[in-house]
Amino acid sequence: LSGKIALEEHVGNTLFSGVYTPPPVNFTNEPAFDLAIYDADVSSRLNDIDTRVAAMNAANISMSVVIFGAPGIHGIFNTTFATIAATYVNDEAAQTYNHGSHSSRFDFWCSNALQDPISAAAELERCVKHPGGVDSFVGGYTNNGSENSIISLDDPVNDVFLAKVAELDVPIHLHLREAAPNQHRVYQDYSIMAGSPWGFAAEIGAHALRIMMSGVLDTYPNLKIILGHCGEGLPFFMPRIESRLRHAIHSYPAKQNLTYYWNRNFYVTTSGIQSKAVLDLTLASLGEDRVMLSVDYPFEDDVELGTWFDRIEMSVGAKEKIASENARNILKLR
Ligand code: GRE
Ligand code: ZN
Repeated sequence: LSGKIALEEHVGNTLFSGVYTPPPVNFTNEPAFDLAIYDADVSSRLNDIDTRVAAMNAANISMSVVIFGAPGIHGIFNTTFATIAATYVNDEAAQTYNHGSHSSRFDFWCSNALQDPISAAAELERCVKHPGGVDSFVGGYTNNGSENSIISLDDPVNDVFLAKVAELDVPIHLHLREAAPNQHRVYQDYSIMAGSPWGFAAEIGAHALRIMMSGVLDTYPNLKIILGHCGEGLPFFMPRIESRLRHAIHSYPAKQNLTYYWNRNFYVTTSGIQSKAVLDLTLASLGEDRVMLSVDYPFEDDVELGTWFDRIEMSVGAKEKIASENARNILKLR
């Protein structure tokens, strides 16, 4: 399938080359799965545009929408630095990915320093005016002064930012990151599980639920929130959540039941998932207009995921929507 678009694709930047912090444990001695080799490979591919474009070509991905690795700007403790850094990395992304010979192949997500929501709103408005600047990239929570001091996106201080997102009508990519260190107790002795195998999804899934419960989606009904990894487990969990919340509908501010917001405000990418069963469940949960192909390069492999997607059996119409049409519409790509 040609002309595919991938939109959860990660890059580095010159400000913090160490954005990708390798997990601390090595779980196997098999060379092919050696974590040190994997981490070195990921780090080198983050900034290498030619290798990236070659992988996209091999997988028939015509466009990647790129963003820094987690946690990005929202992991910076100092508010002044975070605000300056967001502007810097947004300009650098525009310069790197929207100029030169490969510019037609890339758009980029705007980074937002929610350490100061008022200036983040202004920076979002500025950033989306860049030709390739689409949408807003935030985590479920932002650090505020230290590693364990965190502010969730649904906190009322972020209202001014969400109002701007709603006004500009740009989607938010709610991207995972590791939970704050003081919330790692459950992963003791198994710290690898705090990251991409499980903890990332548990963390961002909980933040997605906070947003549904908080009432911000009553205030800003047109918010479009994008989750990676086929919705970080929520297609599976929404029926259970809905069933249990029947007995507790007045225990949170939102006016509607959570499935209402899930089906109205949320979109997902297929990043890092190569399971037809999970994709089918995701499509059953959200419908074919709300699912968008992504890889999660360089953590995942363009050719592996692209080939898997090309080969699955599905109606041509649905496949085209997932491969590119939905992204073009939802992200308003050029
Ligand atoms: C991601 O951004 O989705 C990601 C990481 C680190 C490891 C795996 C992964 O940031 O999927
Ligand atoms: Zn990602």
